[in-house]
Amino acid sequence: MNAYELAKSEYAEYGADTEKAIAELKNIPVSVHCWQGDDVVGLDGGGSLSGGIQTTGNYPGRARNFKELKEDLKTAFALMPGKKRLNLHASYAVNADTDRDKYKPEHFAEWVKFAKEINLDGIDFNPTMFSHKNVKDGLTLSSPDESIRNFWINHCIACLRIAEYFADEFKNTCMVNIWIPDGFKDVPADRLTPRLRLKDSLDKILACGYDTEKVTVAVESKVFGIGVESYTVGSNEFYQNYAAKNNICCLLDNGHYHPLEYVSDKIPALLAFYDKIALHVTRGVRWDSDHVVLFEDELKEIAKEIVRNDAVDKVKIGLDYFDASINRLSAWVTGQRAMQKALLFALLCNHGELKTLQDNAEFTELMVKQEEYKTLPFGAVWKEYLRREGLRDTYLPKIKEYEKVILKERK
Ligand code: RNT
Ligand code: ZN
Repeated sequence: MNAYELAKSEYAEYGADTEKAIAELKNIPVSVHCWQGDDVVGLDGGGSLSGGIQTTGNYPGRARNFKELKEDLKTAFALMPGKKRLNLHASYAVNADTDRDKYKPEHFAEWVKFAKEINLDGIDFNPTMFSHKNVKDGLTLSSPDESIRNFWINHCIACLRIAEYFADEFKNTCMVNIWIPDGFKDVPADRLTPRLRLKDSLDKILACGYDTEKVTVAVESKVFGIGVESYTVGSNEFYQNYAAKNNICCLLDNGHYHPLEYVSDKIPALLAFYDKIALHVTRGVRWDSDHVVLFEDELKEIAKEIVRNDAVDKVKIGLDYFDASINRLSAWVTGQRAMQKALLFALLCNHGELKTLQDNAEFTELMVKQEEYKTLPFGAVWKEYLRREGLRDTYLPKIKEYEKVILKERK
């Protein structure tokens, strides 16, 4: 018997079906963020990154243009198992001859072509409200300046139109995530008015009459950012209430809460009220540091909450991290594979049995069983999954080769 067959029978003893897990994993889409490839610089001339987010490191080979970014993405995607989507920021418009408030589907037609070429499931989208001259005093949709607010409202509406185009092209729903950098470094004099202005701006965006069948709008909260340590306009309470009242979606970025607050616990809380949730899966080290996602405990818990609550269709998984200190393609692949591993790990579990133990207050048995799961031969199933996807666990030599031939040339 090979390692996989042994693993299969061992999992079967627990009532977990490895074949079913592999089949299900294949169909869970993960939306991979384009911005890991170029340190969030974008293609529309924004230049340096602003908005309280930062990449650190200077690993050689950053993609400097559309062609290079596509090349890198294609190479990285080829090493990722499972169903993949591309998560684009508006600042990745191609040959944009106009400002962000007037972006059109045509500025993203090349991306659609590319995503189809490499057989992606679809494209998700994000208005880019940072790295731009119209971020005035650190504010966008909550600015006291009406012309600034209008510029960003129009940008978001333009993004919704582009998202409808993506939905049409791929025949599935496009997730549009609204994140703004707005906030204050020090103690504000008024915490309410900026939020009322943000509320009004969001109302105006949603009133544009977008097709809710094609586009899901999400709002992403954040507790603080660099330079906005004291107050963020788009806080968790603000957006959760806004989303609930306006029938849109919350996006939870697991780097955006106090380090002792867990998104894995927030998912089931929201599932009690929402039929859809979006995620930005990241890894914060002591703060919202956006390190590469790894196969770690909180990621496993997040995946468990998705799987054991039958929420695979409800929780839209997107990745969000940016590390400029290591090979960027490897960063992409490691993070995407970590997400897949966590999902597989969660799928390889008899959740019904564990839930029954909990309901029967058999907490000793529950603890022991959960510990046993941790040392089942997960690796053998993971390797088998990769094999069926035409991949291997070891992918670094391919990336190293690419680095030697392609990335080294980028000075
Ligand atoms: C910032 C947010 C936001 C960005 C991307 C680039 O803290 O997490 O989602 O990382 O939109
Ligand atoms: Zn995020």
